[in-house]
Amino acid sequence: IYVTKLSAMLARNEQAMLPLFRKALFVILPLFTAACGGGNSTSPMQDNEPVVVEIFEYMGEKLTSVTKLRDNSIQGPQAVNINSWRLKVDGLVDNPREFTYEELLARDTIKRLVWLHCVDGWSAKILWEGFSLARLFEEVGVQISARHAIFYAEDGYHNYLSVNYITVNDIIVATHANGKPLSESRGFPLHVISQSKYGYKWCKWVTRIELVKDGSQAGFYENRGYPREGNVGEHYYDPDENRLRP
Ligand SMILES: Nc1nc2c(c(=O)[nH]1)N[C@H]1C(S)=C(S)[C@@H](COP(=O)(O)O)O[C@H]1N2
Ligand SMILES: [Mo]
Repeated sequence: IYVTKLSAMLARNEQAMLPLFRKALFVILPLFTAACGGGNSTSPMQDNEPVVVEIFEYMGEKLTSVTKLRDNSIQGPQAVNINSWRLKVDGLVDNPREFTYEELLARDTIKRLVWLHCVDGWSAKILWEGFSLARLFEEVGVQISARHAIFYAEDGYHNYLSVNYITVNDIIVATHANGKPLSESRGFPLHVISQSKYGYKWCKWVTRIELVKDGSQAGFYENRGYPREGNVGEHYYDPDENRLRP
């Protein structure tokens, strides 16, 4: 609108005023773009969207601040270029697909308050928000023979979950935590919410979900001796041996 107004004014004004307006345009336009968040499509300042702030309480429950979690991921926080990023869903599916971030944001959302327990001994209670993975599986037509889903991430991390666990628990893939889009250290753009399983089963920075017959060879930590199911409560952390024990 501002650009149209300015050019209309430019057109109406006589030649003498032109250099002045050109200068003004030069100054105003960058300021205006900066105020809009520099053209960043995920900026909360764009399109009259409200400023997004983290929430610290939900239905009477105190939440853990997402900024207070220490990032202990294998390669540190990943800076994903969201314009070229895609979620690829392939393997034993009738319709392999690639989703853009926008397409995933447009899906029906589910909010869920879930504890994240890391085997290192810390826990966090966070309000996650995202889309149903089971519904996405229906859409791509996951085949009967697909027993596992392998999640691959930007940082080379991977792990698997059973399709049965995902559908029975209606597992969600989060795009938001405590009311805010995920940050780079929280796994932007996607963090799998593997409720009742240890943190190492919660893949962050997901780029691909592959449906396979048997994915039990996958798993960064699983292949380093951590339990394949990773169910909270079935194991405890032994600090002397630095591993989970039954
Ligand atoms: N891609 C990727 N996902 C990952 C990890 C990782 O290193 N890379 N670490 C896992 C571990 S061990 C934990 S405890 C959780 C931590 O999630 P948070 O950073 O949101 O607390 O992420 C899991 N998902
Ligand atoms: Mo962890």
